[in-house]
Amino acid sequence: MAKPKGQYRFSFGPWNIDEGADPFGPPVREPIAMAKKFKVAKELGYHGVQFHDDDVVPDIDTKSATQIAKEAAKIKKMLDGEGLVAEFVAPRLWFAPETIDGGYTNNSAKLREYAIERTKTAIDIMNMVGSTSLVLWLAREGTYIRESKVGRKQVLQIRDALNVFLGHDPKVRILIEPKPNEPVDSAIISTIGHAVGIGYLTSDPARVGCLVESAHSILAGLDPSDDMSYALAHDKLWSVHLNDQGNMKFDQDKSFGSYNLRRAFNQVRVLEEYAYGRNGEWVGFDVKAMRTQKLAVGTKHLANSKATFLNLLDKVTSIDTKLEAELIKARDYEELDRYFLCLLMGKKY
Ligand code: 3MF
Ligand code: MG
Repeated sequence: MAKPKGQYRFSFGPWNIDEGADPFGPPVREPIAMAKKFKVAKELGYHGVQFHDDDVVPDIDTKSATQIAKEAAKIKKMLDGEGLVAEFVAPRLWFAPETIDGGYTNNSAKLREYAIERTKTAIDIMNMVGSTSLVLWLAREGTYIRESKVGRKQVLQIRDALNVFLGHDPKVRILIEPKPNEPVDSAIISTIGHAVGIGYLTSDPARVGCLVESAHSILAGLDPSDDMSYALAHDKLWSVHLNDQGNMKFDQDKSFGSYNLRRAFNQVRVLEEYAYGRNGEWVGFDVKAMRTQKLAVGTKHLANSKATFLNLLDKVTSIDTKLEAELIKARDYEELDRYFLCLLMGKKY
């Protein structure tokens, strides 16, 4: 087994330890306090935590700048106490009544302003918890019925908003996390190609990158490892949300590798080929415990996802690269297929 080239640091978000509610039923597990979630992260060998702005400051819209700073400082202290760092902060722009019909692309100028101001606050919180990464999952930037908006205008409105954020903080790096649908019928920045592309429209493309979530690629009918490869070729893959997804259903956020191990293997393979992490990129998970899981075992999805990543990394670093090259040269892809299946199944080739 070769030594990995990548430098892997792992993170998850507080929403990844949840109470198990779904659109058809109420919570089934007791809530867990933030401090306890940080302890879980530490115990499971994670290095960082991903945040929404209102994970750091609950009921953020009702609080003053002083109160926000006080609560953010408290979270920073808790993180320091555990030896954890904040990977990123993301504005939760899909909850407030102001964003029912979108944030930066809302048809009302006043409501667009709300989304922009809220995001500036998220950037301030990002600084307070010691991060320079702002993640934007553009949840409601799209349409429920296409005629309600003009697509080209939406793209330019998002560009204009990105420019405001780049100007608000000269150090902020923006990571766009695309998803094709849910909650909207059709998102305007739906794939990683769109995310990379819009970065080039901004005033400072060097500070706009992206985040590939496995499930979001699959929901777009694409392979996550190909999406990662595309972003890596642009040096724009600044984070990932690894998870799994049973094809084009609702967004499942299953444990990494749970549905399709070979698909997960190929994600690790492309990250390792790039020596991912050498520029400080994180391996984030965005996984959900099954609703059936009892409270005491409600964090196994986090332990399992990380373990699967490391097991697959072992597989990647033990690829017989000489044999692989020979089979590729001979164009014997049936044999190459058998070799990789044997490798994944732990069978002698
Ligand atoms: C939705 C997501 C989001 C984002 C999060 C951080 C709630 O499908 O994946 O999780 O990852 O908002 O940007
Ligand atoms: Mg995500």
